[in-house]
Amino acid sequence: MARKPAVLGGKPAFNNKIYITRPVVPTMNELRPFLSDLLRRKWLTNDGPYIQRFERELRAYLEAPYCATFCNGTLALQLTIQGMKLSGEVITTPFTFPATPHVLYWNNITPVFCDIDPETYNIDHRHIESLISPRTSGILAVHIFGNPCNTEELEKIARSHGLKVIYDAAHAFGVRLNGKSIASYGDASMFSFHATKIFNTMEGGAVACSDGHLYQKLRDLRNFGIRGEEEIVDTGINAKMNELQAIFGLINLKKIDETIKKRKNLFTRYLMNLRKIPGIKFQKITDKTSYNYAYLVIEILHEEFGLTRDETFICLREEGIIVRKYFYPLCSDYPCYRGLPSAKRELLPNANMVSSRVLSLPLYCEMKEKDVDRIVEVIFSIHYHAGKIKKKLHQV
Ligand code: T4K
Repeated sequence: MARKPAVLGGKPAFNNKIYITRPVVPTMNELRPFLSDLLRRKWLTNDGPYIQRFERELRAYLEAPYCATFCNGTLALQLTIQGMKLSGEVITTPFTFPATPHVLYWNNITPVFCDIDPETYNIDHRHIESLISPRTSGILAVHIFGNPCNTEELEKIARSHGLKVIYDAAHAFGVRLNGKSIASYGDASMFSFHATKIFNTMEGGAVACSDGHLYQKLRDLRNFGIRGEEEIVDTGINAKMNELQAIFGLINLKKIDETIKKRKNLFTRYLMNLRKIPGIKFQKITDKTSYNYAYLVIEILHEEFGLTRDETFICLREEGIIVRKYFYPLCSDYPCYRGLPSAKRELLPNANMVSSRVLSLPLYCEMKEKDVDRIVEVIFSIHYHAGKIKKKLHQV
């Protein structure tokens, strides 16, 4: 007999809300020596010693010849596109966070939306060639939820049409593909270090690339184009990471292996138990991937589960489980993009289907195994009582 769900009058599973994520933060003991040094020296930003050290350590971790930090991932990506001089149209995915198409908009580029693979949720390379026009200058692909894109096919298409490939790797820090860091693929990769990411500097981001000219351009663009007191070489902006962010990064980078290990344990436990419930589908992680377990995403299959994603969402929120619909709505449905020819729903059937079914479940280091077990139990109880819940939710 399954427990009574909160939506039917049962006791909510969590008195204190359980969030989708909580950041890894340094302890006071870890911070203290850094902070006292920072406050004593009073060098707070503008390429200070901690930024320089953090960039060195990032380069080593990401196995990237060059790595530039930024105040957030969005500006990192926006300036990368500017630095590469992309223009006209760029092919991208509609199943992503708003930052992805918005950075194109801010570069006066039209996003061209391409449908996704219904299993991996990544841009489907099989549709790309049909979207290439004389105005196309690049492909902006997202390793969605940290799951690597089909880099081989994407880069083959790009090479044969003279296009750049930029990866929005906001979710993919710590991922490896074919035994190499995910940062080794494409012309550049952007990582977000936002508080909600598996590795954070509160806000922050970085771009990894192998082109020294692009790296220099990014350094110029993030600091007003200033090379020297009397030398302004470019129309840059202020997109610099500060010393405190770098300190967070230096401390958290030491914990990344442990972070991924803890997440893997919770992720595996979720999967093992959720598999027993009908109507739950999982993202297919690309072969030859060493995954970072950034997100635990499920698809709710209405017929078998008994409830829609939106009904399930309501039930889980009633239980104090703050699930999220990452990523709904699709970017192609935003008022600013829905008039584009590539945004038509009939052209994006898989993206529309996946976006209407997905739910991200809580996953973070501090979570206990018993929290995972409780969430799975709640999902089972919602499935078990689906008929009654449907009636309750739709009664007038
Ligand atoms: N590309 C992609 C594919 C992205 O997903 C993102 C960002 C970007 C580019 C841009 O990178 P950044 O410029 O952000 O570096 C969050 C994040 O704000 C956003 O960074 C992230 N993607 C996106 C997937 O998630 P929201 O609106 O869902 O965040 P919010 O404020 O609702 O937070 C979610 C939960 O996290 C909270 O319920 C509790 C927890 N939380 C959040 C914050 C901010 C904390 O525990 N502490 C915190 O400080 O967008």
